[in-house]
Amino acid sequence: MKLLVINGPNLNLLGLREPEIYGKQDYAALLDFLKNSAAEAGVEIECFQSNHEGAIVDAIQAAWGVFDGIVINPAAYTHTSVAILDALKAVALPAVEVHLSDVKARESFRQVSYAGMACLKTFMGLGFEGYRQAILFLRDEIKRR
Ligand code: CA2
Repeated sequence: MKLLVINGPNLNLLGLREPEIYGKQDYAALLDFLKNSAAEAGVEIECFQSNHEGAIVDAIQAAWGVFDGIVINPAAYTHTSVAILDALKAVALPAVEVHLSDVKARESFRQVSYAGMACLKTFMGLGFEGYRQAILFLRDEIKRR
């Protein structure tokens, strides 16, 4: 089983600022964590990060026929991007949304998630652990189908 993990804008700068919201660990540590989570789950993963909405849409489109599912943290595009929502709907791969922070407890502009409308489940406020839970959930969901 092959899963694509997509991280959106500025997540490559993790650890640099706002550690009280996003944690102290950097993006390299997240990649390491994802690698270990995939090994634990017994799945293959590929990780993709971009600061560009269109590049994320392209990655979602290219996942069709190649990956069995998508784990996505669209970062700020969560709250703005109908294009990412449409791409997820178009490929119709099982997808799970992750947020490091508890977006529900934050500003009003973070209360809408477009991408989340095309996802089976959302893990939020768990830091890196949310990605691990998303990978395990998606693996079980894909096996069940
Ligand atoms: O909690 C999450 O994972 C978010 O997707 C993170 C996004 C934010 O816009 C979403 O509302 C929730 C922001 C990622 C920005 O990452 C930073 C990295 C370094 C320094 C500051 C922010």
